Amino acid sequence: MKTDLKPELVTMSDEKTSLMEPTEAWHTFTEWSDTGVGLTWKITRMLESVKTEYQQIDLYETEGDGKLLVHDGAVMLTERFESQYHDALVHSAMLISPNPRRVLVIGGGDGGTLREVLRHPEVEVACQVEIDDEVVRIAKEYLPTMAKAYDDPRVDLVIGDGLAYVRDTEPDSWDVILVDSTDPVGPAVPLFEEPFYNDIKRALTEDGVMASQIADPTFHNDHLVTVIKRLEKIFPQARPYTAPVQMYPSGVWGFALVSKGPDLDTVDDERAMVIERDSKHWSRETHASSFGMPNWLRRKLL
Ligand code: AG3
Repeated sequence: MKTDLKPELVTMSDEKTSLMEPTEAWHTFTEWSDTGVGLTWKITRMLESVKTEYQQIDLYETEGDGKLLVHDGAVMLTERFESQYHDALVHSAMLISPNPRRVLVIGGGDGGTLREVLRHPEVEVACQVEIDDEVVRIAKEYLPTMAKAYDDPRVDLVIGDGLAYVRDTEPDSWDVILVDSTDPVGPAVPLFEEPFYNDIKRALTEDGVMASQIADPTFHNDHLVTVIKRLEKIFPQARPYTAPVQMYPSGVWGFALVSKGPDLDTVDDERAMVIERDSKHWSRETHASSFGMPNWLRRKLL
């Protein structure tokens, strides 16, 4: 999770060692993991490159995966695979909650998380708190399949600091909180720490449920384990789950699910059937299998 990575645009056409035979010049973007493994896209066009008060944001057109959004060198999403991540972050928490009327999304200004939240008919208010208004602007301009969520009258968009928002929100006021943050580096670090989780606990209703992206469970499994142990101390129930997410370097992503009341083992089957019908990825089967941990990771979590 390096912050100093810059988008790499490397001209490959003279690359004699490449196994591929390029017919024309192309460029690539690679996200490198700390272990030196990278995931690379062929880029056909750069659409945006802006340095905001919070981060460097780059948006590319890729050869095969649609648009690719990158913050500080870390892939946020590709159009082709974003729903693997958004389905995983949203639906399990929403279906464990007995009545998710008021939902708070921290981060995720692209609108992908919000789009999936709004598919649940119980939702009356979906508040989206994004610190960087440029993320919202870029999504509205280039990523309509996600940003269309902003047209829904149930949405309340707040441009501001998620930490402060959760700290200052009324106690007992949110049924579900979803944390769609960037990696735990720089300003996002406090979103993985105890004071924030205590504020989340206070902000959730008695039946409240939270899901958060936490880390990739292979390269950054220590972080995942630390966060889960932290959450276990604060919430009556807390557990990790994973989902295949092909747009991130490890190909699999880790999430945390916590509950103040409802049993994390139970999703509302009738509501789940409805969501499953129109989901690209989420199903009761993916939900059930998402809690399975490889044995080495299970041991570390004990
Ligand atoms: N949220 C960021 C997940 C972390 C990705 N990390 C990485 N590629 N190193 C994604 C925002 C989508 N709404």
